[in-house]
Amino acid sequence: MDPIETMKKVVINGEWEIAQESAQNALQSGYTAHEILNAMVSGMDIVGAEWHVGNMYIPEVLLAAKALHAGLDLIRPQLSSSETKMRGSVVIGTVKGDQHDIGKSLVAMMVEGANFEVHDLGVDVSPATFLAAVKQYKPNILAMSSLLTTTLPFMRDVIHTLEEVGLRDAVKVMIGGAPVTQQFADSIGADGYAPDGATAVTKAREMVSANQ
Ligand code: B1M
Repeated sequence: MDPIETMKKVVINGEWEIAQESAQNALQSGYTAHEILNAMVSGMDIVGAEWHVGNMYIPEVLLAAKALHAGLDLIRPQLSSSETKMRGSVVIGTVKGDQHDIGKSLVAMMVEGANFEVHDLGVDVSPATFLAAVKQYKPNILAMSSLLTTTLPFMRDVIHTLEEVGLRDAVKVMIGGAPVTQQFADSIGADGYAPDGATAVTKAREMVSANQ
């Protein structure tokens, strides 16, 4: 099979153990890091779509994301800025008081797989830490995750913090997590809500293209 097709299949099948070897083969066959990234992203797009309609399950999505990351680690040195234009940048984290990591990391991986530069702040991220990251990285999108109804209010606090320092218009705010709804997003003045990783990728693309 063509090494670039293999790369796509490795992601779709979540074969993370052979992802680096396959990426190396593709590089040695003359494909650029950019072409390999595109193949992996198109594989991840298929995984996202299949998951959306119930043909794939969370463990398979996580394995696909793991395979994409393994491949990405190998080609990262070749992904010079001249070769690959990132779609935009995203700061992401799970809000203060909340240790749930899996959904946030899945979203982070999928967004990174869609060619965004991602700064993952981890879990239990305070409004002050989100603000510091917005100042440092100047991202296009600030993405927040919450899995607990008790930590939802911290999303509002982060938006207030941005408003207080005059940075609210400098960044789009996307939120998600099991208890989050579009209604809640509207009520706190977030720019977007995504119920899952695949939709988060679509929203991130929309948010960046609306700004260009
Ligand atoms: Co906790 N937990 N947990 N938990 N936990 C839930 C969330 C809960 C619904 C379980 C329940 O009671 N049925 C419940 C919350 C109830 C509520 O408030 N509504 C709950 C609770 C109460 C708690 C504790 C308080 C329990 C306790 O100690 N008494 C405690 C809180 C700790 C804390 O955070 N301070 C706690 C602890 C834990 C563990 C540490 C044991 C573990 C987390 C491990 C980890 O993350 N490293 C854990 C887990 C695993 C869960 C469940 C079982 C699974 C969550 C998960 O990872 N799902 C969960 C019950 C459930 O959901 N079935 C539960 C898989 C993941 C891929 O989905 O995170 O929803 P999800 O992410 C999705 C979407 O939501 C969306 O995309 C993702 C991919 O599709 N999404 C975004 C998420 N973030 C997004 C951001 C976006 C866009 C989309 O844009 C920015």
